[in-house]
Amino acid sequence: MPYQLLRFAMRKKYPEPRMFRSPDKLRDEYDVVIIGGGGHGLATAYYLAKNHGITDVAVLDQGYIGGGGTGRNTAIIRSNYLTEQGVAFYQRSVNLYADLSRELDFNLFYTKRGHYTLAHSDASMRTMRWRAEVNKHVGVDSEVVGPGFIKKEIPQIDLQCGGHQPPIVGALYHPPGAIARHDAVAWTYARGADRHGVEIHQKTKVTGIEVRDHAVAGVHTDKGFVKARKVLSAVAGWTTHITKMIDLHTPLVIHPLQALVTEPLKPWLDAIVVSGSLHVYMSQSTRGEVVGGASLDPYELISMRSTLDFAESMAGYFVDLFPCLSNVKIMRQWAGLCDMTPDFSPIMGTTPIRGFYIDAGWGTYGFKATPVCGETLAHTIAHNEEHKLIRLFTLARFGRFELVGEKGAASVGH
Ligand code: PYC
Repeated sequence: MPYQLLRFAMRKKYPEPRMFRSPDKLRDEYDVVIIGGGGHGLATAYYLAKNHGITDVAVLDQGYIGGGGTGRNTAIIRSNYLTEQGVAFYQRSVNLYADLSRELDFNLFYTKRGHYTLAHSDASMRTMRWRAEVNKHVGVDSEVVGPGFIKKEIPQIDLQCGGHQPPIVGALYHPPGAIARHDAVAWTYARGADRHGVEIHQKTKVTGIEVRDHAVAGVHTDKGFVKARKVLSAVAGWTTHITKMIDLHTPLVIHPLQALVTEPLKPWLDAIVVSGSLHVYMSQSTRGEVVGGASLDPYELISMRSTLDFAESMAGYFVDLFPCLSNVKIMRQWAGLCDMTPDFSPIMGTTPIRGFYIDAGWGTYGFKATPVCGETLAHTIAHNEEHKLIRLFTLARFGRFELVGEKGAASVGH
């Protein structure tokens, strides 16, 4: 590291704030405590302040902001889901994302690319047609296209998949599909919340939750007890650690999901391309890297290790689809945690414990939902009643067997 930079970083008198303040101490009490400084927690803090005037809020993170799922996903934004509720919910997120750089005065590198979900069989074409019809019904731009259209728009693609898979017979084409810089999403919501007076406490671990008479009374942390009558858990893959503290049962199971990037290349791939049969989803970032991932690791585990097995199989899928990548180097790989629900829809809103709210079950859909999560959870916390876009996503739905099946809209193999 250059000496100048090191000297700058170590200087105690460096004038904060930069993106957001780092308060020295937790106060004894807040109106709302948010556990988890990822995109969802920070967006909720921002909209609590902006839309509801609730600024006495602390966001606590055991590590650093955006260090969990927010910084580990492949940054795809889309709303081409399978159920009416899912489509409407994710479309609100797409709309909020499209204007977020302007609203928060920070370049999120949001770029609309068009999203192709490839089909390799008649059965998967049927699902694509179904999704296209539901999307159109809700006013979302999606259509089924044939191999000729795909080849014209993505000339480098091998429609025969190197002969290792059935050929591509069509796709669900979703023009609003986009990508954005994921770290920037966390930073900008942090800055936005901070400017409204929200406190962000990194390296602050929640060790217990105080519940009295079925209502939240506060949280225990490694820096002491904090009183709060409203607490949101927005910790994705760590949710079961938090819910265990209050004996709250959810159907969540946690699986690792790996991803990688190649060395940077000149721009050549405009679209976002997904193939469930080939187990691959990929896009080219604004930095030129090809970003991609495959299936969930097939075992329940809370671990963020990446494996050689993944890099090898992923490289094979990349080359089957795009032979032009055969000499391109993989630069980095990593893993994140996916909190999976049985119906692939999230768990959001109130819980049997008064004042305890949950934001979980994101599985592989968390990043794209960041703005709408913030907006709807802020409403829910402010009014102690679910926002209309998330009414069907409550924890209580599992007890009533009212599932919202979104597995058919997954890009990730399971
Ligand atoms: O749902 O678009 C998606 C996705 C891509 C990678 C993980 N999830």
